[in-house]
Amino acid sequence: MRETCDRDVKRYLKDEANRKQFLVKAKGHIGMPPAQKSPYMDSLAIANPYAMQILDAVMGSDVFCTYYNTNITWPGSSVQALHRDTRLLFPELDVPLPPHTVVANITLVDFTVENGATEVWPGSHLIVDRPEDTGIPLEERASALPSVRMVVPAGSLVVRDLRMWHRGMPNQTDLIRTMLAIVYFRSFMHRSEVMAIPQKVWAAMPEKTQRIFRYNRVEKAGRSS
Ligand SMILES: O=C(O)CCC(=O)C(=O)O
Repeated sequence: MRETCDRDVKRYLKDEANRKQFLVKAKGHIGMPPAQKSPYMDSLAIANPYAMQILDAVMGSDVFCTYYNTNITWPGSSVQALHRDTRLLFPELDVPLPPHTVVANITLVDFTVENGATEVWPGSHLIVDRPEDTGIPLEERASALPSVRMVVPAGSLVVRDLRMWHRGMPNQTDLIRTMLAIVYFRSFMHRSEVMAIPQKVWAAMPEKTQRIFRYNRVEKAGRSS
């Protein structure tokens, strides 16, 4: 999988727009969607038996995945801005909620401090963002809290609540640092059935109504989009 991924990302970066987005704007931190075929579509990754036990315990047995990406740290990358990968479901509450979205990271190479092992703030998924915290960079809030680097061997599984504070780190080696990022959601967060709305009806809707209906299909004469 690593060999394929290295080959794929080199091809991905031949595209000028991808180079601009990931090497320049994102400072060497690349999110390349994996091709939906072998070797990425491997059940040992997607339905990993160790990950599944944790997910069953924290989110129930019927999780689903609609987001599968790679996190690639290119040689020469710099520090990523510290961030959460999701917003809080109820930011107005001053108590943390149980997990609703979790990522399984599977490392395809040994992760070391030198090649940019991700930095994470354990426990930070339970930190509530109070109104007085908004506007303060996470770097500043995190500076007094302990972090760890994800220094793990190739083939490791790291299961992380998406609310956890973390950042990609500089890769000071000549080798591409790669991991899979497979995101799981609690079952009730998704309904697969969508409506097919005729284009003419859609076009006549006010913007607010279109926004509410945005995940439905709009059917052009004879086909859908
Ligand atoms: O590649 C990494 O180490 C972390 C990447 C990451 O957190 C992200 O892009 O959201």
